[in-house]
Amino acid sequence: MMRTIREVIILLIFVLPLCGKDRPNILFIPVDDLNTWVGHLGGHPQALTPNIDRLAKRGVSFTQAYCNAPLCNPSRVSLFTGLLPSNTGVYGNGEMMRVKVPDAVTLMQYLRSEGGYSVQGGGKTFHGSASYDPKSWDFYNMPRRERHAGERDAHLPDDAWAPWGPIDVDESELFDVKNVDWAISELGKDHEKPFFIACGFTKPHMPWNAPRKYFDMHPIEDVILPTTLDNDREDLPYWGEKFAIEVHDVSGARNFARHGEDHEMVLKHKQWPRAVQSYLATISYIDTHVGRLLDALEESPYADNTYIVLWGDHGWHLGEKQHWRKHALWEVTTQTTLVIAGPEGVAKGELCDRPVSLIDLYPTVLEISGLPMREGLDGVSLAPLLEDPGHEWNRPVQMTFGYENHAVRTDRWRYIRYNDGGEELYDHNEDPNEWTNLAGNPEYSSVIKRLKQSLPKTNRK
Ligand SMILES: [Ca+2]
Repeated sequence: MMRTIREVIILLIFVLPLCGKDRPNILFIPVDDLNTWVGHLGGHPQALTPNIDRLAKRGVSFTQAYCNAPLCNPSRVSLFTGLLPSNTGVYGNGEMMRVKVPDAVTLMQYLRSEGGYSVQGGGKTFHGSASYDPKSWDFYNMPRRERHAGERDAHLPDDAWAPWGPIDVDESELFDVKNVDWAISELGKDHEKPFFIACGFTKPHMPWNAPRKYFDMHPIEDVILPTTLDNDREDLPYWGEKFAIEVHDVSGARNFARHGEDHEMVLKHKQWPRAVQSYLATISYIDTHVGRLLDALEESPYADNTYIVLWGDHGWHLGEKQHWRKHALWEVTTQTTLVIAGPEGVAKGELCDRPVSLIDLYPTVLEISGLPMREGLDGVSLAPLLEDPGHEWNRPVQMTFGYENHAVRTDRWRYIRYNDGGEELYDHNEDPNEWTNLAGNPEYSSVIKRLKQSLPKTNRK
């Protein structure tokens, strides 16, 4: 491989002295479908996540972290390739990374080939079978998955949409727990090389079935429902409304898999409090096992030279805009939890309010590992914000759901533009719930004109 002179100089001065064991280890913790319902972020006032909060006390937690796409596969492919969905052409769950971007060099691939890392993954990292991408991993752990039916409310008819409820099962039998057991065993071993371990949680993805004790932590009679506005959807353009009421797999810009009106079903069967309780319980369950992982790292020889990166792959609605699940471009569908802690260059116990994106994780990991920056990545390293969370930052975040549907988020505004020209604009200084779409108001045409410049310039089919 040809290198530029600059790369060779960087290699000689900065990289070679760091080779081998001197590089820090990385513990990556992807959490599926986790919005901001964690204690210290306050996405829900009753979230109980003492362990994710304890991680935040050791590092920097981002109060405005956004996904690249509000769906598992495009979000993860984008994060791991460092390329926005508009550049991968992966928009839905049906498209394969190695078909759409066969030459992509994933973060893990780069750490293996350029950083001398031992790279292992387990549980849910990529979406589905893409987890086994052989170029990305030295080893992949996939525990056996058992189905555990949750207890449904007694009055519910069989056909009611209600994939939630407590389970009575030994926790050690659960997929995520078995996967954490594996990661803990890895942290207990001697490692010749610096390691990157991704321990990916499949919950709180539906179904929201967690052991009963986590439901008991969130008594249903006390559950607070999200704040909503009854006629919130009246000012949405065509695609906003479509995304609110239907479930879309937007592979190749096609739309299918109509699931009906989730919110109507929830109200009809009086399931809203139960659903909120179940999501809170499933998050608390995950948090407990994040805590086991953190304990194991703290007790290991790697406690002082390992960075921890915990992230959710997108947000999740529980009735806001009378919408459920993800699959849309609003604040609640796209905002997620991102916490980074580490031995050096990371502030302790600070919240960072700058808008950042999961696209930034690839370059961030390269920088904290002391590796040369890879060219062609769509994100930028967050290292300046890790050191100083108040550091100046003026980088609009881009999000994409389906072909040519994008959102741009700055510290104040969210601008959404759909492929038919439909638009939404929300002013977060005045309207944190995104209740009032300002896009049709001529007073804001200059704001829209400015935000439009930050839309992705390419739209790969
Ligand atoms: Ca509205």
